[in-house]
Amino acid sequence: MEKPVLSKLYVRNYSELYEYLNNSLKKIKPLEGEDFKLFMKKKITSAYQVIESELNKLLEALVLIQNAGDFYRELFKVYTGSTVEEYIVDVKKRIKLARNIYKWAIQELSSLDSKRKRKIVLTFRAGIGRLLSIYKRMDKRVVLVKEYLKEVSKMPDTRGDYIVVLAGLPQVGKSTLLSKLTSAKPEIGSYPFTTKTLIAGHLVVEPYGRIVIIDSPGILDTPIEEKNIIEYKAILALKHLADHVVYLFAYTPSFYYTLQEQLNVYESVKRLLGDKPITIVFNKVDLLSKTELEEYMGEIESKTGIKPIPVSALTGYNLDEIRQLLVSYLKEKKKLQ
Ligand SMILES: Nc1nc2c(ncn2[C@@H]2O[C@H](COP(=O)(O)OP(=O)(O)OP(=O)(O)O)[C@@H](O)[C@H]2O)c(=O)[nH]1
Ligand SMILES: [Mg+2]
Repeated sequence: MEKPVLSKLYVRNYSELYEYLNNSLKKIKPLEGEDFKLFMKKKITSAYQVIESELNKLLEALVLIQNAGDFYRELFKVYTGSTVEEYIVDVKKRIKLARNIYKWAIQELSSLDSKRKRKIVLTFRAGIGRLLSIYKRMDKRVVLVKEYLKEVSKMPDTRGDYIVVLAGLPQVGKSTLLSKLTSAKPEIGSYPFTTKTLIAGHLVVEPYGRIVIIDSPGILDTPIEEKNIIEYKAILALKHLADHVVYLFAYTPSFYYTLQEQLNVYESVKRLLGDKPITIVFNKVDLLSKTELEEYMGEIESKTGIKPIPVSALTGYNLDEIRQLLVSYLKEKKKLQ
């Protein structure tokens, strides 16, 4: 998945378009002795061109989103509540409608006597009003597209040869781990949802290529219909970007979340992944006694069937093991290609 060019796109909402249109129309001055009707036709033509070009820009952006891959398409749905296809159909309809209104306005103006200035002005205003209302009626939708594009512009470049997503509940140490495995500098904090979007770091392994490690927001043990947009980014990264997931557990009796909650989220992550490999890491072992560690690791292993790798992202304990494991997966992938 490539970070699409759509991160550079800009679309105007209704009030921005209104202001832009007003400024463009102000610049159109009548020529010496120009027929008033002709002048107003020129103005309405210009207004139509501005609105049509704005609608086309929006359409182009939507088509880019449509072709940007499953991650961006599904993220669009999370932000707007509709598919990008539904938006495309709607904008195409509005482009057609704008053309018809413009044609109507020109015909009306043509049929008027040049001397009936007031009538000409009223017809011009009716035309502009109808053209603008096409845009105004979809303003809520455009605002959502703008929010989506803003979010996309913050997304990291995740192109690489092997994509690893760090997942788990909030506060298990995902960002700390990323900061230790790569040169990325994610925000690390002692409150849940410190990470609100995807953050990428890289491990370059010559001559095999680039491992991209994506730090994701925490996922809670809640039903899918209660997920917020922040959690969705993690879910979509797991679903559409990951070649491999490193699932982190962390636990002390005073931790925010129980082991059972972490096991429940693990199960839902596994379902999202299908056949993709998953590595379980038990983090923050520096906080535990040997007996505690054995007890918790034993419970995880018995419930998941996978032996966790004990680490401390904070002290760096056992991080080499994770690094080497990821490198071996990259090598394996390259061998198979
Ligand atoms: N003792 C100890 N603390 C750790 C370790 N790893 C992370 N922490 C601390 O745990 C807290 C959360 O760490 P983060 O790396 O921000 O956790 P996260 O999983 O990214 O959290 P969210 O972004 O909220 O999902 C921070 O205060 C870290 O310093 C560890 O191995 N040992
Ligand atoms: Mg984080």
